[in-house]
Amino acid sequence: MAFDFFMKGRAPEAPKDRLPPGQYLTKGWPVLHYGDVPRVQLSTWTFRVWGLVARPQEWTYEQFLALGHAAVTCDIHCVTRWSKFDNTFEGVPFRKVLEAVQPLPDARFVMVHAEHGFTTNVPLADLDRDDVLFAHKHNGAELTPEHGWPLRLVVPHLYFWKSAKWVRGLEFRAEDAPGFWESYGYHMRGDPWQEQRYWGD
Ligand SMILES: Nc1nc2c(c(=O)[nH]1)N[C@H]1C(S)=C(S)[C@@H](COP(=O)(O)O)O[C@H]1N2
Ligand SMILES: [Mo]
Repeated sequence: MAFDFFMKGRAPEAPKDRLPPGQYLTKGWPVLHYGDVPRVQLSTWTFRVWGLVARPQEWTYEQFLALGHAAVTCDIHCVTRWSKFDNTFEGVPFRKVLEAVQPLPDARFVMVHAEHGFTTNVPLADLDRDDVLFAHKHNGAELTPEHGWPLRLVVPHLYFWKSAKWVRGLEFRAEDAPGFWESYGYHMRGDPWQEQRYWGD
């Protein structure tokens, strides 16, 4: 009886339908990446798109942000098992970039390129969604450099390593190939609900 009352009096910390298997909820926002935080100069920053697209591009930061604006509220799930609920990211919808570059019919995968040579591979179908965006804001404030300023990818429905910080370009491809973490054994797709953490999951 007492236990029952105790349980009912508590807001459920992490409802099962919101927390993927093997994850725990965190309130803070851990910083996680390989290597150093890059010192980015906006004056020389460009965003390049190449490979299987009808219209390859090279944008300045100003031109890139002018492609569009949207806000997406989502939960994020790191493969190291922390999840963070209720993040509002703001920036350029991925689909605005798709409209501008016009992928060719053979394009089925994207290699995302970031500062210091970081890469991550994502199926195009996982990027061609309303909730995928290139963010420069989180919960109303500019991203800090540690979290990816001036621009990071946000792919809410995949493990967070696919959400490359400090993105600088996209390469559209016919074949899949492992990016940085993927070449160390992380999953080629990385769906947290299917626990696609490593090769063979
Ligand atoms: N450029 C770059 N982006 C990256 C990484 C990285 O090593 N380099 N790590 C990824 C991993 S493993 C995670 S969990 C998230 C962490 O983002 P955060 O530091 O904002 O929480 O960034 C992802 N993006
Ligand atoms: Mo991660």
